[in-house]
Amino acid sequence: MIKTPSISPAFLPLATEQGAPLRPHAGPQDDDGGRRGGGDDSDFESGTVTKTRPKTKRPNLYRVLLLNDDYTPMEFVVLVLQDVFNKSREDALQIMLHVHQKGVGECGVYPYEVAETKVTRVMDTARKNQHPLQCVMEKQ
Ligand code: TYC
Repeated sequence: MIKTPSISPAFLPLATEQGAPLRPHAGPQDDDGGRRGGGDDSDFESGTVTKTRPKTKRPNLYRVLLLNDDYTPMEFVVLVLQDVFNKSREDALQIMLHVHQKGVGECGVYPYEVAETKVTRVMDTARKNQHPLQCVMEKQ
């Protein structure tokens, strides 16, 4: 009969209790952007075999949208698109016309804080210039 050695809980890494992947030498500097796949990793120093979970760490992306209204001048919208969203004059015109015709249009996709800052900039400049232009963000 093969006797399986029992492991004292004192030797079990705390990380496993929270369900975190057990990666012996993966310190805080381990930043592979979630590209590391699953499978067995051998730790030759301690002789333990650990399993890594594919840790997909995608940034939370948000789509920033402009909404149409009947009063904001077209030129103002074009300038906002150039200034806040770094669009070329041609792209800005195209996006503005799309919003004008369809009611809503995408200005760009950004991580949360960037999207929030852009929405705030649009809303602030619209309010200062007394235009009812609306800008919103939605999770992609
Ligand atoms: N519809 C506006 C007009 O006719 C122009 C406009 C375009 C307003 C896009 C808002 O997000 C907007 N003056």
